[in-house]
Amino acid sequence: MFKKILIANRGEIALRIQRACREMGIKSVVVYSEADRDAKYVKLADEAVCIGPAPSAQSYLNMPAIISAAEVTDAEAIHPGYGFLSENADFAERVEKSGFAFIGPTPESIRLMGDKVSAKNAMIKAGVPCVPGSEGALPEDPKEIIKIARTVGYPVIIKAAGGGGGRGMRVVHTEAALIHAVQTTRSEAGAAFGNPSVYMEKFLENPRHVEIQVLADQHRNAVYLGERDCSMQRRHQKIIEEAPAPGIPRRIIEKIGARCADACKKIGYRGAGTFEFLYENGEFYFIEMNTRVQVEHPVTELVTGIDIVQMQIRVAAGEKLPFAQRHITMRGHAIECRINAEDPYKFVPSPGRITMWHAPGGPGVRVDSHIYTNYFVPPNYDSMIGKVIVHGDTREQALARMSIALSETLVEGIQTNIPLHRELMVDSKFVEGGTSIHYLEGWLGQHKR
Ligand code: MV4
Repeated sequence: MFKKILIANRGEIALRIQRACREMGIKSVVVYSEADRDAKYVKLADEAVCIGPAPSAQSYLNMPAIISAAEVTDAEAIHPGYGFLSENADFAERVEKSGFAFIGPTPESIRLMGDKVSAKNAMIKAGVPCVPGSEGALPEDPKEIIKIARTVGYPVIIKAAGGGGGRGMRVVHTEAALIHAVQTTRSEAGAAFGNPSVYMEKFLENPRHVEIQVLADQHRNAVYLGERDCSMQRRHQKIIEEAPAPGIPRRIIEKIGARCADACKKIGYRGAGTFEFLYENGEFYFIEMNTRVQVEHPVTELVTGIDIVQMQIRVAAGEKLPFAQRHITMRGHAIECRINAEDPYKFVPSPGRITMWHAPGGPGVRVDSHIYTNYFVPPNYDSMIGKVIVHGDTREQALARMSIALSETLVEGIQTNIPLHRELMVDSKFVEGGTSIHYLEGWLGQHKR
C-alpha cells in the first residue's frame, strides 16, 4: 500500500480523500491555491504545498506545479478527485511517466471515454444498450445526414464527440432545421473542444438520469454497486441524488449492472467509474461514462456499506477487490442534497464569509463539507460548499431524516440553496418518486418569486 498520497483537489472532496487516507494509515499531502490557504483540509493535512494563485488555470489545473509538489514531498500516488484534472488523459499520463500512480483508470480508458463517439462504440461492442442513432460520427454529406435522421426519426439530438455533461448539444425537430443545426454544432465543437466531430441520437423527451456505479481492479475483477437517480438538476447541475432509483424493478438494475461490470472487464477498466444512462419507458440507454469518483458517491456508500474512495486507492495500489458481486447487498435508501453558496431561486453565486455554521446530526445523517464558522467561500470555484446525505430503512424515512437535517442546518453570512431543498423534500411529485430530468425547471417556473 502507498505510504503517502497527494490530493490534487480542493474543498469537500479533498477532505473526503484525506479521511480515507487517514483511516488507511496513509499520509496525505494537499496542494492549495492562495485562495484556499485557510481551508480546513489544508490545516488537517500531514503536508501542504501552495501551487499558485486563486485562478484554477494557475493552480488546480497546473500540471507541472502539482507533479513538482508530489516530487518534493515524496508522494507515491496522486488522487485527482472530481472536476479539475480528474478526467484529463494527458495529466494521468504525465503522472505515470513521472513515476507516480494515478488513482483512477489508465490514460487509454480516460481517452476512450472522453471521446463520446469512441465511448459509445466501445459500449455497443460490449453489449451495453445505447440510444439509437448514427453509427459513429456523422459524415460531411448533407444528403447522408438527412438519410440518417429519417432512419432515426425526429426529434433527434446532435452531440459533439468532444462534449459531454451537457456541453455541445442541439435538439432538432424537423428536417428543415437539420443541416444548419449540424453545421452550428460542428463549428462550436471545433472551437470549444478542438474536435468538430458530431454524432446523432434519437432525442428522448422525458427521461430520468440513472447511473450505475462500478469498481474494477487490475486483475480482471469488476462489480457494480447499484444505481443512483440524479434526475433532479438544473442546467446540467445536479442538486439531489438518491439510491436506489425509485420504482425501477431490481431485475432491470441487475441486468444493466451486470452489463456494465462486464463492459469494464472487456475494456480493461480499473478504478471507480460511472455509466450514465437515460431511463425512459422501462428501458436503459447509455449516454456517457465518467472515469472519476463522483460528487454523489456517498449515497452508494450508504446503501452498500462500501467505501468507494478507499477502494479507488486499493485498486490503484494493485490490490484485488475484497469482494465479488454476490457479496454486495443494498440496504435502505439514501438521499444527498448538494449545498451551494447561491441564491436559492435565482442561482446567482453567493461567495463570502460564513459567520455561523451549524451541521445537522442524528441517526443516518452524514455531512461531507469543508466549511466552518468564519470560513470565507472564495468566489473563484464551484459554489458547492458541502453535502448533506441521509440514510434510512425506507425512502420515506430518508425523506423525513433529510427534512429534519435541513431544518437543523445553519449557514449564516451567505445565501444557500437550503430553502429550495426544504421545499423539494415535501413536494408531492418528488415525494412520490421518479420525476424526470425536466421536473426542476418546470417546478421553478411555477414557483416564481
Ligand atoms: C440526451 C437527452 C435526450 N436524448 N440524449 C445532457 C447531458 C449529457 N450527459 C447528455 N444529455 C442529454 N442527452 C438523448 N438522446 C437529454 C439530455 C439531457 C440531460 C441528461 C441528463 C441529465 C440532465 C439532462 C438535462 C437536459 C438534457
